[in-house]
Amino acid sequence: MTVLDPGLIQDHNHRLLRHVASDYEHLGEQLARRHIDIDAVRQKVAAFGVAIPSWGVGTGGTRFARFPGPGEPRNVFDKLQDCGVIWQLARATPGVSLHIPWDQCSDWPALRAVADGYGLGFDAINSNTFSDQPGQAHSYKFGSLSHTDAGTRAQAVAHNIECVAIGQRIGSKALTVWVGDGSNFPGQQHLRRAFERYLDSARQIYAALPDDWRMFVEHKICEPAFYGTVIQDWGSSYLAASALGPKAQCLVDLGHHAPNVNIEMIVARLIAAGKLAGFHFNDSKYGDDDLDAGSIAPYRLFLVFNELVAAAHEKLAFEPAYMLDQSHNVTDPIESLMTSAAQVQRSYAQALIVERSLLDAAQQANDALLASQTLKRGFETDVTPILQRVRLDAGGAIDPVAVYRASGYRQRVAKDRPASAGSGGGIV
Ligand code: PSV
Ligand code: MN
Ligand code: MN
Repeated sequence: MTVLDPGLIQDHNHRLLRHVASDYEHLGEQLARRHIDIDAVRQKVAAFGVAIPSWGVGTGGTRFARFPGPGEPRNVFDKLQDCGVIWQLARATPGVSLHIPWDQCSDWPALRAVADGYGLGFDAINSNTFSDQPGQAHSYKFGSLSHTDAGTRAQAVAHNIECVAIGQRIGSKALTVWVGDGSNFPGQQHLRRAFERYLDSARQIYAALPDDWRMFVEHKICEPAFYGTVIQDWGSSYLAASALGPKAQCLVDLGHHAPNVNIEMIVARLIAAGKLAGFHFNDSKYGDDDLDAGSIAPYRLFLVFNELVAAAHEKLAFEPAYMLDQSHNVTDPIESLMTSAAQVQRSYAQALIVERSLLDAAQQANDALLASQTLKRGFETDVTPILQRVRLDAGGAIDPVAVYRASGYRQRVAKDRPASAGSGGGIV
């Protein structure tokens, strides 16, 4: 079942077909000179998918305000429908990642059936122990999995185990755990004991994981704990994932590091250690800005993919999960998510066309300039025709934003979906 009329996509594509064909042919010639087969690259890009976070389809916000957009999703079924539009047009986002309890549902198998209908599956499921829910017995004001109070920790553990149970009903295979636990004053918290308590709680969650599940430990430098966060960096994440066992791995959200941190180095280390869970893609200039992927630092995104492609080239065993994690404050989330998914695909394609043996040889010979030029040639090549062909071949739109705007989808759903001032999980 498609949300939009496929005829509209075909009409738009028809006008651009000739240009895409000649641009693709020209790029194919360029790449052939570098001994790269464009069709092989295209097939790899076509097989790549990045999940949509259910909270991403609602308008985001900041601590200052949220400006609701028209036709925002009212519930998880509306969110799935929006994800269906993104998937239909951009053909890069086959998975949806739910957040509990932001996503409420009384019939999970029914939700799964609806997702199936759109051709969507469910990616990792996210727990929430960073905000209090109505009627909750214990508050998370001073932490959750690492709280000093055993009852609060037990409540947070139980919530995560419930998330796993929900995930099992919809076909998820991983639980992502991000906690806001930490302290705002030096001295507020015993730093070592807080981590020990976190580990003790995380072990109980880990013990409840089904055999074929993974647990993604997501670190973040700060916020809401602005002095010390319990899982503040990949070091703490790695310690936790190692202590837990092989099913626990470290998730890298691009925005969760200090400015200038070399994220691709972290990725390389985690791959080597067999502990890379996957990614939350977004971009930032200052901190956890949650801007659209590649909108500020596309070279950095490319360098992350370069590590992934290099590791795959060297046949290292790893299976990262890819997801966007952004906050859309001034754009239509559907447009941002389609554009960001294409940006992630672009970085992957650019990394795929790096001449690996030339790069290896330059590195081996300590030829810094040639190595840097070789790497950069991948980034500087316009791979747009590959992305356009991938979408076209899969029945998607050559120009997803243009088709989306022409479809009038947002105006149409706005008639049934009243603007709401609540956060609805949009503020992250
Ligand atoms: C908070 O920083 C955050 O944005 C994390 O990145 C999580 O992945 C997300 O919220 C949802 O829990
Ligand atoms: Mn994240
Ligand atoms: Mn974040």
